[in-house]
Amino acid sequence: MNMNDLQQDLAAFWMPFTANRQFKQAPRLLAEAKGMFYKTPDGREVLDACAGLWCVAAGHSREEIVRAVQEQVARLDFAPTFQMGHPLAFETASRLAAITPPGMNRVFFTNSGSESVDSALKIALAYHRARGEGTRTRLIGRERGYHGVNFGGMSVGGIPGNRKTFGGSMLPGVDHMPATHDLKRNAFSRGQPAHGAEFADELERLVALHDASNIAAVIVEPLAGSTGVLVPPKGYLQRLREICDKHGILLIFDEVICGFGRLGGAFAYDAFGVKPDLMTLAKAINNATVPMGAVVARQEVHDAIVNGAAEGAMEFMHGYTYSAHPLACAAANATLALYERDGLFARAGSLAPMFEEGAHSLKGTKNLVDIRNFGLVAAFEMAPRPGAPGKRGYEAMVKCFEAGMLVRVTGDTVAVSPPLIIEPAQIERIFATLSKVLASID
Ligand code: PXG
Ligand code: PLP
Repeated sequence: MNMNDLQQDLAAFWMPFTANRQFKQAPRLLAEAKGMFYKTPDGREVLDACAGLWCVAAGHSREEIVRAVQEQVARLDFAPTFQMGHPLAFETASRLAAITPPGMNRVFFTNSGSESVDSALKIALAYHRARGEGTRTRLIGRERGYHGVNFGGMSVGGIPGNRKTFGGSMLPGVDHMPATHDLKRNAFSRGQPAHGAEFADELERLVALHDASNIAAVIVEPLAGSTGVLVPPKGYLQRLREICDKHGILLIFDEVICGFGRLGGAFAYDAFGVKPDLMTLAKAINNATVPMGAVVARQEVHDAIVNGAAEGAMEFMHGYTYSAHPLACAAANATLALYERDGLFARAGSLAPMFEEGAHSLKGTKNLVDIRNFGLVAAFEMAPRPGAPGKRGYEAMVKCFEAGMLVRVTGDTVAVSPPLIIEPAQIERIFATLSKVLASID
């Protein structure tokens, strides 16, 4: 293929969440992957320090998962799950119910995190209506929350850019709590910051304003991932739970990033000891092999909706053509078996102290105003270059890629979240590379 052909090829793909013109001037391509590494088309190895997009928890192209998907596509390529079923879907749901928090055992399948969020919000509304509290329609999110790109998730999310462009078309009846980020008091905290549980009291203020009888649910990421790795202050999630309980409000944890070992346990419940009413999953649910997401509900939430409907009636008017797609289920079953066999969630937990040590060894590096970490996630926040916010972050990402390492960047914050199979020497390599790259940025 000559360069003209390549330019033409690049033109047709309108890339998601990408500076398209800038990218197409100097494309960064990934052609193969195995274990901890990507390979570029010219054969260069790139250490995957962010598990793709926080999703390839078991490492790339694992034989067991590849084989399961290959066998499945030959046996049953597709089957509807509307008024029909296929055996793998029930297996995947049961496997998930076995590792989610006690009592959270009813699973609704989707194809992405964004779909999981919109599904969870609809479940929350349906739940209150089924219980005769149909006035509970208001949804509460949080500033700097990311809940995907569909209208529901975007509305409860707190991303200023989205609000600028789409603000006029957001869901009505949504309000937001403030973010928990507090550099003044918490910069360079290791693990959960000490200050900020009182940010949860903002929920009491919103309840006083709107009245509990109008509020359906609160949705938060237990640890906010894509807006820069905001670790929940000690006691914050517990307090949110208490306030929700007091007022009959459902608590939704968006665990699209947190779930499946990232925090050093299966889910946020295992890391922080707080149980939500609904949780949204995607990404590592099947090692990102085939698009898949899920909402896991407390049994009472499911039962209120399902047992509340007339016999023979469809209880919940919702679903996707590809809900519980056979290939996604095959990948999920193989992935969940692999997580269990190799004890990957516990592995993440036992590597976490070393990961924390490595991350905080960068303290003192030029421009760094914060280092944050929990489980196998760490973030490095740089002060923005005066008049050019985001430039330092972008340069760090490009320089890391040139140095053979893939990282994620949000504004001027660099995040690392490697596959849970990472070896200690590779952890050292991540922080050594980052240290050099960050020191080289003006
Ligand atoms: N909720 C949360 C908490 C997420 O992190 C979504 C919902 C949406 O999932 P889908 O599958 O619709 O993308 C996400 C996704 C990043 C990055 O760079 C993060 C996400 C997606 C893409 C990039 O941090 N999170
Ligand atoms: N648009 C049209 C015209 C459809 O027929 C369908 C599903 O049948 C959808 C959208 C929704 O697609 P999906 O179920 O894949 O979300």
